Amino acid sequence: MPMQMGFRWYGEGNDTIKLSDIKQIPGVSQIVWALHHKQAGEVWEKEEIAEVQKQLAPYGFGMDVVESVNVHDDIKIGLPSRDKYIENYVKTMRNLKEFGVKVICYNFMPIFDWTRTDLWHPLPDGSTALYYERSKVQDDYKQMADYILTNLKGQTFPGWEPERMARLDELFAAYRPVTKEKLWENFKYFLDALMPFCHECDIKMGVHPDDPPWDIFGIPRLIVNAEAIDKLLSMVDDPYNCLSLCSGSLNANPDNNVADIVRKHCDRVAFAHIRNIKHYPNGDFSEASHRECDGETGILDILRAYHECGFEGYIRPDHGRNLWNEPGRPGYGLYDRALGIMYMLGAWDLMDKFKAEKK
Ligand code: DNO
Repeated sequence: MPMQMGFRWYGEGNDTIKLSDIKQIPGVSQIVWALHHKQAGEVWEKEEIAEVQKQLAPYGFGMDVVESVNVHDDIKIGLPSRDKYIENYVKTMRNLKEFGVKVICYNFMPIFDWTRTDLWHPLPDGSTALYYERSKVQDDYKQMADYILTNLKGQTFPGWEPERMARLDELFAAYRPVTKEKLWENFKYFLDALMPFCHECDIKMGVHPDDPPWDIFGIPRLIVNAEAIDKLLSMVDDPYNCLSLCSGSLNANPDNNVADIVRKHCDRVAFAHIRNIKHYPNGDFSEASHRECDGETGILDILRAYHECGFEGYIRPDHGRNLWNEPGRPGYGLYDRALGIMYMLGAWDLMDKFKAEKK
């Protein structure tokens, strides 16, 4: 099967972008979706999944990739209640299987998902982008959460659920005893429990790297570099224990060479996120267009590595800039992600053509 291009969509009534808009982007065959009203730990019911299937069907989009089925904090913390939440996870997985889902993208980040200090950072060209200012992420996690929630202007954003943000002190206290080693153990416990069901359902678990790839607010983060990825894949050495390899999350640390990781573990990349990062000397970073020269992530090297490895998984443009005053979620506008797709497909088609000519 050739690589399949996806586009993340937040769902009917929850996204300013329409499926009919996405249909006009060449080359998109998959909608990367989720049930965004579900809290971590809840079972996704078949009727709810069927509703999404009904919405996608007229456009011929596949629904093979879910981003994300979020992992309940009790699983990450390792509380006795984790078994109940793992059972629910399995029920969700079995329901997803009925609709042909092949990959579950998820993360194992404690408390917060991705973290940025500016959601609408102005770029010199007049667009805005997600931005991270190191000095702003120190101790005041509440200020950070307030900033994000205010600036999302009421839009849902996984990992930043207002219900969880309201319990931040409680969550930080619960995570306090969880050392990095303990978090790894809890991660292994979760994956070991899921693997037999992944085989049964033929669904790959693709973990998303931590974003940014370093500890924040004194809480450990695991999937931060090539060594951690090696550890994860060998710790549960199963073809269903996979990666949602996000180039931008990892390359927020410029020492991370994502093309090398692709070459080493291509068969374990179930889902690829392509995002470009521009670094500043003081450690701040900004997200950039997908064009290689607009950042330092090495987008073309990464695409070349996937191509050379014969990548047959799912891929999507990750965060784009917000262009032309479009409404909607930061990082998840229509226009720059569509441009990103055309850039990626342009590079891919050219590599296909060269390869065919060489034969
Ligand atoms: C950022 C996304 C992540 C990702 C989750 C996966 O925009 O790539 O939030 O969806 O970490 O669970």
